[in-house]
Amino acid sequence: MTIQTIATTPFAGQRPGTSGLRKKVTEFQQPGYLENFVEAIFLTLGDCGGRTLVLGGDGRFFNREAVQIILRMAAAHGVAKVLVGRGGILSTPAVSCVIRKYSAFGGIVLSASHNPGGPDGDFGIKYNIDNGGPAPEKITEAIFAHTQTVSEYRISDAGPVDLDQLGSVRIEEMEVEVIDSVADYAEMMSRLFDFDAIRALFQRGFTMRFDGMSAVSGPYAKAIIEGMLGAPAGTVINFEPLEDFGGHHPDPNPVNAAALVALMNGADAPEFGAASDGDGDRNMIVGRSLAVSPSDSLAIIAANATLAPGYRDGIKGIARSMPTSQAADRVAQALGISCFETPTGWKYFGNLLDANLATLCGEESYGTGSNHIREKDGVWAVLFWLNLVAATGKSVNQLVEEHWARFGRNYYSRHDYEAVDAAAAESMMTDLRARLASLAGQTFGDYRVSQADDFEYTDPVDGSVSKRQGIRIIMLDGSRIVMRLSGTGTEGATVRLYLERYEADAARHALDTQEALKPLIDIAEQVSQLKQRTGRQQPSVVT
Ligand code: VG1
Ligand code: CO
Repeated sequence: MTIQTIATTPFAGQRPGTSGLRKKVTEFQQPGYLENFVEAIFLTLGDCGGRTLVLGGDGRFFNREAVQIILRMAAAHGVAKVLVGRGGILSTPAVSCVIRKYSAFGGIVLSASHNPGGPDGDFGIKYNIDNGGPAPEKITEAIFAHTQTVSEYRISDAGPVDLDQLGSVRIEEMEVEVIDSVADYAEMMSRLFDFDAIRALFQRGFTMRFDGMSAVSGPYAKAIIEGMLGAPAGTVINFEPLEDFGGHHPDPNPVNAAALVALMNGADAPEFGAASDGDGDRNMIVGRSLAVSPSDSLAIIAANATLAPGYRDGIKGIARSMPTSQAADRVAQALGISCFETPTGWKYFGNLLDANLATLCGEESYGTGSNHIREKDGVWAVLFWLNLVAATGKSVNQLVEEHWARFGRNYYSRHDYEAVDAAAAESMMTDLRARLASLAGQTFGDYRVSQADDFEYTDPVDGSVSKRQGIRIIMLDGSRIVMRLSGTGTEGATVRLYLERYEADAARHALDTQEALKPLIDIAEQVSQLKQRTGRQQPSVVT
């Protein structure tokens, strides 16, 4: 075994987006592409002597090859130890859990999350810091800077590690410990939730369907929900992580988890439906004929948090990404705690959680989580809802409807225009941005604009400023139109249009969401000419 120094030249475009570097698998397969990025991570980290890293991914195509390359590079950079999930598998929340539990220096997550996988699909890589969360912008920008100047990388020429065998082996001076992918995570969940009450629920014949979407949450859900909580076999479906996710798009929303939603709408629907995404950090909760809006889910979890043992003492604060609906703000107000509004992406929650300013966090994109780790967490959210059902004896639908009756309903929808022409999308945003100042005070039908701006965030803990995080058009009654470009796509640009309208009157809580938002959808089109600019008559995905 020797350590080699290989000459390389930079690749353009290795700037991490909302959640790490995501590109087509074919791009990652170019010689040196992954190596350059990993070298840039190590150059950013500096001296790794004596340090432990965590490594794992969602099992998508190229996961195993990437794990072997990263292990050999870690050994060449003097890392003392790497904890790697068996088979190279660790969900994103499990990486976060393991980093924290073993006080690791950080971790590398291999995932493109909800993006499709397989040889023609996407791959991704992300660095997480010692708090278990995504590296903040300061670090991702330093990594990017190194990718632009990297001229060589160091790698051991050792042979591959057997990733399927638990236990320790060595590469050069470095120890590689292959760990059980599920055990640490499952143990943590058993401390946060009332497993006895949930077990009793299943013993009484409670019916549930969890769709693992052939992605990474399957092994976790199967071990916990069927194994530890005693749900009957067959409760968790599509639980085996496949390299191409069975050809599906592992994104838990009513469009991509259509089979689950159809089941929940049918005559033989189980009482509770749930799904998670490619890397196990997203969740969708479904009642009978009701897919819970992720923004509502955050608010409902917050309002009922003390029913779960891990949150018995109450919550300190709530944080939501800017485009997420303001349902959680109303709960925070009722509880007398703060609600923080951050840019899109989980990395912005880290400081708030570390400083104990927020306990619960959520995003409209089917992401919910808490201070138990520093990533959003799909299985955690499902267990939280099961805990709520077990503790209250109420159905998902009852919990949602009672919440609306108490706090009012925030009608909410996101329209995605995927893979549109990047230049057209950019110029649409630029033009809209230029007109923001003149929008305030204007009237559109029943709506009057009270504020129009490009969201800017100042982190209350370290004072760092993030600009241009999405265009907001806020109406006098709190209704909102938000527009931003996605930072996770790998083709052209994806425009996300977010729409929100508040309705206090319980008699009007059963409207069709798109109908309820129609006036705002029309105003969004009027001010942006989104359809004409992108040449698309319809959004690609409506959630
Ligand atoms: C999307 C979501 C965002 C989420 C991010 C990563 O980003 O909108 O809320 O944090 O994906 O989630 P964007 O920039 O495409 O809108 V995951 O589960 O893909 O790690
Ligand atoms: Co994800």
